[in-house]
Amino acid sequence: MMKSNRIKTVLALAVLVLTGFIGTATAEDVSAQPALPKSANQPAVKMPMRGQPNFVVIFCDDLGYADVGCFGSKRNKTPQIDKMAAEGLRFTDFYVTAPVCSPSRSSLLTGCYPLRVNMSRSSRGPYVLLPGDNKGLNPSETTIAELLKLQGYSTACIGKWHVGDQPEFMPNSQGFDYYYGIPYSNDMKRKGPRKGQADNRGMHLPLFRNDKIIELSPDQRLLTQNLTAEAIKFIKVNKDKPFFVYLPQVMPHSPHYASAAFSGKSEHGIYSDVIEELDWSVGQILSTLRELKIDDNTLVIFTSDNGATSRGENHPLSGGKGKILEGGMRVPCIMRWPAAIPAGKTSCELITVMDFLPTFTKLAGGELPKARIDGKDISSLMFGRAGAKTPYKKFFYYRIDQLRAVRSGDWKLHLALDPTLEGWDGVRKGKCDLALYDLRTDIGEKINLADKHPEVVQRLSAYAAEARKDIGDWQLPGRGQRKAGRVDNPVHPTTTTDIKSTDWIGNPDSPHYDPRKKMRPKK
Ligand SMILES: [Ca+2]
Repeated sequence: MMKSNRIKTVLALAVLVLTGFIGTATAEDVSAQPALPKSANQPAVKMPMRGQPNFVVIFCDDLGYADVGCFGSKRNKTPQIDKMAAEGLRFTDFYVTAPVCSPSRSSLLTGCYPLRVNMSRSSRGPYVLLPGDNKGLNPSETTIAELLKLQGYSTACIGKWHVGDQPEFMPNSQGFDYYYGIPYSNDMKRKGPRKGQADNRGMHLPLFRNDKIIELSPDQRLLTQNLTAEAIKFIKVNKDKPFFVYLPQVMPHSPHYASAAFSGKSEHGIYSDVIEELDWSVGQILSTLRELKIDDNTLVIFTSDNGATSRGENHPLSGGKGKILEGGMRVPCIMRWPAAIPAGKTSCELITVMDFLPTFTKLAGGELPKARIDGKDISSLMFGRAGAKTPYKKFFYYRIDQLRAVRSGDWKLHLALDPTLEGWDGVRKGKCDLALYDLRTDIGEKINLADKHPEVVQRLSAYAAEARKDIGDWQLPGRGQRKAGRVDNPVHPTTTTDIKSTDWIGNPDSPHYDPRKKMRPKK
């Protein structure tokens, strides 16, 4: 962008931040955009204002802390993501709110801990939402997309949704003008019909455009390319008005697929191929923004919904996907916004995926939802203001609906747990002992300092007690907890047949199925 334009953008931003968004409405007519689905008690949609930034959130699936070069990967070549970091800000202490998909995504969309909005488990067990689940993100929650729409933004969700596949829970019903993608994980499919059942009971992976299925069992080798193309198309069509593109990439969630241009091309197998194609995708999106000359005024965030499985890299963190150790919930985060974010910096302040909603809303000139949220405005950290600190006095690590750990400053306390608590597979896990780690000197959580710092244990335990009362814990609904959305007769998206609880749990093709563990769905 020309220097004069850049100065104008910075000035416009300053006006937004300092004056509470006194701006000049453009001639843009947004009345042609679809009405908000929950119009009954919604305020009117405002005209877009000059200076409102665009937002692009690239949310990878199961990408680990050290899966990209600028966070330490020695295997994967990620020149585009590394360049993005060199031009932007790297957050080393960025957290998602759960070590698996659905709850983490609920937090991005609502700015809340998953248990506050009751999205920490499936209705059929201690898992992420399953195909045909009767549960989903409650339409009464105010999503980040709905808040931005009120400020005149065009909104798109392009990729994997996974917070409810019933029509009332899907993206078009939750504030997104446009949706293209799959409603849940790419492994949630069956190879064919179940024995003795008609073909139409087969669980094919459906690909949606808005509320219509446009393909069954799409060629997953093309998913990264197609999602990228869809995002670029949306950006081009909406380049003259503020937009929000939520791009939850399907990869590198298993099964891993890359297109012919990347498959077999890296030096380290398919997982690296997949990461390198995601890197290509980031480069495509950033170069599109540059070509359209909207680069300067677009905040692009690159991050992940949880840590990597054993296929990826989380070092120097311990643990990975599904775990409460840092490797499960601390993920790489890069923010790039040339007009506002200083280039080439690193921040070690604690921020979370819940912060996107309040921060974007503020930058767009909007107001927060009436219902309580847990995320914080982190714009001063993003802008690199001198002395800016984390807004979190304490951060809570939940696994399913169990409060498992608390972080405050550099201290992380793993709570002593009831031995009857369940794991992901429904099996009792035995006793967990209390442990205290100093993450600044012991990022791998190896040296238990609980005996040496009883006062820290006491302080963090008190925070846990507050969270238990407010947000909740296992079998203990918190005072500030809200209900998830429910439907009485859920249907599988690819059939009109009711799904019974055993259809998925007892499905031998399910990645969760293990005949040695007698899994039983939990109400
Ligand atoms: Ca995930």
